[in-house]
Parts: sequence; structure tokens; C-alpha cells
Amino acid sequence: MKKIDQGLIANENSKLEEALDYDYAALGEKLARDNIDIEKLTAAAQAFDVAIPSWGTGTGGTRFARFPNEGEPRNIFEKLADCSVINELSGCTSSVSPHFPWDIVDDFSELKEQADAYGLTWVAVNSNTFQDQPNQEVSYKYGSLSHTQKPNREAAIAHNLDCIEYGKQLGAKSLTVWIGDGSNHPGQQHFQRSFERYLDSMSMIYRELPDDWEMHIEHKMFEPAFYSTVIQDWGSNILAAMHLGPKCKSLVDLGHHAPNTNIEMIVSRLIQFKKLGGFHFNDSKYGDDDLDSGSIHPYQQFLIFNELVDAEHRQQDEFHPAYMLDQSHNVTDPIESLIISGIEVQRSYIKALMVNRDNLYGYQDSNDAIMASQELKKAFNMDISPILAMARARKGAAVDPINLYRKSGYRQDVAKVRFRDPSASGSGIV
Ligand code: PSV
Ligand code: MN
Repeated sequence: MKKIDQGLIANENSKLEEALDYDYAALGEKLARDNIDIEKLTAAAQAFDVAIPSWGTGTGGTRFARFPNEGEPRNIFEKLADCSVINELSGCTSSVSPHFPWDIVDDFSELKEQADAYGLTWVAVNSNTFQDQPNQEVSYKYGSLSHTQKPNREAAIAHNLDCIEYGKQLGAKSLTVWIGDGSNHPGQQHFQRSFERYLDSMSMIYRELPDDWEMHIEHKMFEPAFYSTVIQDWGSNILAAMHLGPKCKSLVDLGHHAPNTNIEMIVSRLIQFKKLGGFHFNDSKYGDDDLDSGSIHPYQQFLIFNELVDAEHRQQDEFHPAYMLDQSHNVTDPIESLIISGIEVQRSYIKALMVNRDNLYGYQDSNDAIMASQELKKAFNMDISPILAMARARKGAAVDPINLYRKSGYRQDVAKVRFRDPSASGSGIV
């Protein structure tokens, strides 16, 4: 089942076919001079996939305001429909990551069937213990899994166990835990005791994890807690993951670090110790800005993929990181931002595949700093757009996705039926 008219895609693609063939052939010749087979890169682009967060399809906002778009999804079924549009046009986003309780439904089998019909799969389930729900008996105001009081910790543990049950019904295989726990004032929280309480709570969840599941921990330096967070950086993250066991790994959200942090090096360390669980891709200028992937620091994103491709090349053990976008779209149509972002992440991956690893290792061993950095820059500076466009064309996706999306009139069509209470805040990250 498709949301975008297949005839429209075929028709629009055919108008661009001749120019694409020409550009693709020219790039193929250029790459062949460096012994790079363009067909291998195109096949890799076709196989590449990055998951969409269900909450990313709603309009985001800040603590000051949220300006909802017309026709934004009101429930997980509508979010799923938008995810299908993103995948139909980008050809590289065939999985969806749900967030609970936002995405709870009465009948998960119906939700699974709907995703199956779109050709989408469910990945990592996300728990939410950073917000109180209506009628919740205990509050997360002062924390959840690390709360000083047992009933509050128990509620957070129980919610995570529920998330595993929902995920099982959807066919997901991992639980991602991000908590808002932390403090706003020096002295407010005992650092060691709060971490101990967190580890105790997490071990109760870990114990219930199905054998073929993984648990991913997401660190974040600040926000909503502004002085300290319980899992503030990759150090606390990997310590917790090592403490909990082999099924627990660290997840890197690009926006959750101090500006100028060498994230690619963190990635390398996590790979080395078999603790890299996955990514939340986004971009950032100042903090956890949740901007579109590759829109601010495309070279950083490439350097991260350079580490990932290097691990693939070395056939690193236990290396199967999960890729997902995690962004907040405050002023754009989320469908457009997510299409572009998925393709930008795919672009970084393909460019990293173009690095000649033997040359690079040689330059590193002979301490040739200039040539080593040029080897990376050469790949980064190459415009590989024809490869990505060809990969989309071959998958029946759109050669020019944004133009096609606008021509489809999808947003205008859903706006006619998706009425919502204008005072509702919605379930985006606000
Ligand atoms: C909040 O910063 C956050 O972006 C975390 O990264 C989570 O992954 C996401 O929200 C959803 O809980
Ligand atoms: Mn995240």
C-alpha cells in the first residue's frame, strides 16, 4: 500500500532520467580512475537505511512556543502514514521507532499490520519517564529510574517493562532508555547515590530483556536538568552499559555533547569495546538543537561514518549499530526535513565508503598528516548526488523527492481530514 501515486513518481522520474544517466555515467568514469566501482556504491546506497522516530513527524517547538503545521499527525497511525511517505520518496527510511506512552494503541497487531502493508518495520522502542502522564500516581519531577523514592523508581521500571511488551508485539528488538534525571542545583543530588539507584533500576529492566533484544542507553549533558544529569556523557554511559551486561550498549545522539566534542573519537572507543548500540542523528550549533542532519556540520557526520565504515572494513566483532534520526522540526514540514536528513546521512555513509583504507593506513603509519587528511577530504568533497538519485530511481523512490512531495499535494490532502484541537500541544518533543 502506497500513499504517493506511483504513476506520479514514474512520470516525474522519467523527466529527469536522461540528465541523471548522463551525470551518473560521468561520475562513474571519474570514480573508475581511482578504481572505485560506482555500481558497488549505488548498491550500498540502495541497501542503506535509517529509522524515522515516530515523534519526528509532528511539529517540534521550544519551551517558548510551538507553531503546529497544517495536517500534522494526531496519532501513531497518521504518523505511520507520514513515515511511509518519507520512505516512498527517499527510499532509505523503511523503519519506524515508536515512543511510549505517546504511541500506545488498543490493538498492537493492527498497528503492526498497518506497518507491514506500507512495507515498514518497527525498531527500537523508546520509554518516556521524563514527563508525567495524566493520573500518574507518582511524579517524575525529581527523577525516574534514579529517583530517591522507591515507588517513583518502581513506576519508571514498570513503564520500561511495559515498553518491552509493546515492542514484542510490534516485532522490535531493542529498548532505548533516555532519562531526564539530574539536578538543577549544586548539592541537590548525591552523584554516586543517584547513579547507584539508576544502575539498580536498570538491572531490573535488563533482567527482563528478551534474549534477542538489546538495551541502548542514551547520554545527554544537560536538559531538562541544567546542572547535572545522571547519564551525562559517554563515560557514564559506557560504565553503565558495562555494568549491566553484554546486551546493553551505548547510543550516541549527536546533539547531546558539548560544542566541539570529538564525537567521531567517542564512536571509535565505543566500537573498540563492542559497546556501540546506535545513533540518533541530528545536527547542532549550540546545544541539543535537534537540527536537520548534516545541516551544520556535514564534515563531522562524514567523520563519524568514516569510523563506522572503518569498523565494517575491519569486520569488527559485534558491530551492528542501529541508525535513527532524532530531530525537532520547528519551522519546516517534518516530512521534508526527514526526507532530506535521511538522504544526508546516507550521503555521509557512501562518501565514507569511497575512502581508500589501505592508502589511509599507509599515510597514518608513515605519519603523513597532509596526505591522510587529504584522503578523507577527497571523498568528502566529491559530489555523489547522482549515486543517491540513481539508488532512489532503482528502488522506485523519487529522483527529486522534495519537488515530488510538493507536487503530490499530500500535506494539503491530509490537512483536509486531520482536524485537531488548536489548544492541544501534540506529542512532538517540545
Ligand atoms: C531528548 O533530548 C530526546 O531527544 C532524547 O534524545 C530522546 O531520544 C528523545 O528526546 C525522545 O525521548
Ligand atoms: Mn535522542
